[in-house]
Parts: sequence; C-alpha cells; structure tokens
Amino acid sequence: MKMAPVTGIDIPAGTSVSLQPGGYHLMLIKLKSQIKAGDTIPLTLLIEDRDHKRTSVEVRATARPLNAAGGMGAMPRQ
Ligand SMILES: [Cu+2]
Repeated sequence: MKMAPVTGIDIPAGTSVSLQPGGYHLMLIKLKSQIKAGDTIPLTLLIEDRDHKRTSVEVRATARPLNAAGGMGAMPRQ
C-alpha cells in the first residue's frame, strides 16, 4: 500500500469521514517512546469550518497490535 501525507481532509457538511487502515488514518511519527498495544494515546484533532474557525477535539486512542484489524481506535474523550 502506498501512503502520502495530506495537510487536511475535507468533510462536506452532513457527512463523515472515517480514519481507518487502508484509508485516511493518523500516523504517529517521531515518537519519544514506544507505544504498546493497550496503551491509551491522547490526540488533539484540529477542525476548521468553512469560515476558517478552528475547534480542537480531544480524543483518546487505544493502541492495538500492528496486525490487528482496525489499527488504532479512537473515542471522544468523556
Ligand atoms: Cu500511514
């Protein structure tokens, strides 16, 4: 599979985009320490609306083994 970085993902009004293996996904690079399966990783997603107003969304992702289906899963922080 070939991957290329993007600077953003368009989400048309009323639709959604899934981040998942084989499609758009987040890649964590230059980590300061190794992430192990089961670790919880806090992430901040930056959302920009059509008026360029930015909102950040905090999510917590649970690391899964590299060979697991679904890769890393994220849920909104409660
Ligand atoms: Cu990737």
